Amino acid sequence: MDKTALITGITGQDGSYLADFLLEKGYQVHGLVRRNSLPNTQRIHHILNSKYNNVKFFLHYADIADSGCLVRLIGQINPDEVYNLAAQSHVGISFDMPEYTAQVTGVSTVRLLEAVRASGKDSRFYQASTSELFGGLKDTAPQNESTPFYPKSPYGAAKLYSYWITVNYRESYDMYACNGILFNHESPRRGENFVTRKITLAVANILAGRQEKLSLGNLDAKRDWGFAGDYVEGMWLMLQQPLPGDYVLATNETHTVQEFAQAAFQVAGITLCWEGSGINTKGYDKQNGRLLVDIDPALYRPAEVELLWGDPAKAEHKLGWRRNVSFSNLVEMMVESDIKMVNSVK
Ligand code: NAP
Ligand code: F7E
Repeated sequence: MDKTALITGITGQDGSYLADFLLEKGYQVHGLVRRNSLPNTQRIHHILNSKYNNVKFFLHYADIADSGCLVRLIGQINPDEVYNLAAQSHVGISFDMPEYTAQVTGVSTVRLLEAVRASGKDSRFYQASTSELFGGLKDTAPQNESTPFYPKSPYGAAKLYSYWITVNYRESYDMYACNGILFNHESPRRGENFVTRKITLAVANILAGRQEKLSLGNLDAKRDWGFAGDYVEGMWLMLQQPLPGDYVLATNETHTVQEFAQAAFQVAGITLCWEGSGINTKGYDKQNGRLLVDIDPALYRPAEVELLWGDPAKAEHKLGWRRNVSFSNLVEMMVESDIKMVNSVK
């Protein structure tokens, strides 16, 4: 019998890659989608138009903030594996919507865990935990499963609750429940208001003459950026072990936002030269002196996570997980995809 999986957040970046991955493995995949005034299924269009749709791939209207529909869905689908990826996932926006973020990114995890527990079935549970849990640590790096937590945003605080309630259900009810503590992972499917995609899209638009310049916030923040396609395999591996556990997935490399921007413009053949510092930093095209990057202080966050740098040794040794895409290949993949996309729009 093929295994059955339920993915919350299937319309998001990770949900779409995970659906691709599980379908390839022969799973029957069910996705939870919330009602929107316009379709929000762009990232899974290719699946909806494939042989899988309504055969091995099914979407259900529900909301992670609505316990009743979660109980009903879990009872109906009886999934072997549940991947909880749905969240208000934007750290900056979590400062604007702290209570909503607490509900959706925090409390909803216990709603789903309770729905699994109430079903009486031994569904295995994956919780999308995050390197933002380590946010405020300045001198402890690389960070691993033993590093203390210090969230620095409403998003991080909500994910802290989700992390511990997942551990608590594992210990209290003997559930097979895992936290994947994932460092930043990106792709051509990344939301356009995360910094990597904002940069690669701007490069493509500037090249096409559709955008004057790119305005960013803190250029000095350091992140450990990997490719989302590599990370969904790690999620799956966590649910295939004899015993449940918590694992960091990361690249063990860290780069500043400025380095990402430099690399992205370089893919398009533009060398940036930088002048000034802090909010006065400016990036110019070395060849013709044109201003291409400046700083908008409004894009700084009330509290910043300065350094994320993860050590994936446990996942590598216990799960046999490896990332395949390097930093430079990731930047290249994203810029090239955005150039193609921008050029295809008349
Ligand atoms: P994403 O692209 O923002 O996707 C979030 C998904 O959650 C979307 O499908 C969204 O639906 C759905 N969602 C939001 N609120 C919902 C609600 N109330 N009910 C049902 N669905 C809801 O995020 P991602 O990058 O794929 O990340 C997936 C998960 O991993 C998130 O939990 C995120 O916090 C976590 N994470 C991400 C990273 C990363 O670097 N990407 C790192 C660590 C952890 P709509 O399409 O309708 O908006
Ligand atoms: O910011 C800085 C910003 O929004 C990265 C989510 O997937 O990864 C993600 O959270 C850095 C920050 O991602 C802009 O201040 C500068 O230091 O791309 P981001 P994030 O906050 O790291 C973690 C692991 C998650 O779990 C989250 O779900 O870039 N930055 N200028 C900017 N950031 C944005 N968004 N926009 C700017 O213009």
